[in-house]
Amino acid sequence: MTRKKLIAGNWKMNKSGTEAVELVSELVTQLGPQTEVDVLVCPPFTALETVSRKLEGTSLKLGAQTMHAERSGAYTGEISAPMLRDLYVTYVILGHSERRALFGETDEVVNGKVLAALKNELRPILCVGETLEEREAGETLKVVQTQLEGGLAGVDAAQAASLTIAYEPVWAIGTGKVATAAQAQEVHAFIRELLGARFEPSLARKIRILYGGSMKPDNAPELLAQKDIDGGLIGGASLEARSFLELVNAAA
Ligand code: 3PY
Repeated sequence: MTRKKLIAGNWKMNKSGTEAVELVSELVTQLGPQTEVDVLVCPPFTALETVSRKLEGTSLKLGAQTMHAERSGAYTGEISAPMLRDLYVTYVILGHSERRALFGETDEVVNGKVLAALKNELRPILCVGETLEEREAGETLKVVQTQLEGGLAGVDAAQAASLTIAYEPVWAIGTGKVATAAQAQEVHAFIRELLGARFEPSLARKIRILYGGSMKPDNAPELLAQKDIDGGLIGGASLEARSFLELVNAAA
């Protein structure tokens, strides 16, 4: 089955409102009405509203980088799923390794967010991936399985079509190191197998699995040519129109 590729920009804590609008304006102009590849930008919270206005009526999609599992309440500094919906956000990145490592997000916390996102009709992008230590200890598949199953606890088959998974080896994030196409494909195929067992193989074949971790225009064509790699979750290369557009072209 052919899955439409998704190129998603994770801007992390970068870009003021003005810079964000400049970047998306350039993307909108260059991409025009193309529908061959799904293109998603995930700016910081502070730029979501202005970017949302800029994307109105375009084919680009808007995502957030995290959210809280509760709808509202005494959670200073947090943002909820209904607040994201209010800004026409449709995707949300959950369980990124930076959230896990720097903000203490466990599989249980990530799972609460995945369930809340789905309940509010947001599409979660669930991130999984091993550290270098875990890879060297031969634990890659075990770690990925634990994070995937933990993150998806309680998700039912009817919700599976709204899921996207991102495999992001932690050792390839912000390091310039990238998994070889064969290393990435091995883990992507394993994730699809797990999704097949968790839901059913026909559903697993519909779920997009993105590769993340230093994906750049020079390594993207080989990664994107792999059978189970359905796009990219892009860090640094999404902060500049030229490199991001090159990645979209590589996926087309
Ligand atoms: C990276 O490529 O640096 C990422 O973390 C993408 O999410």
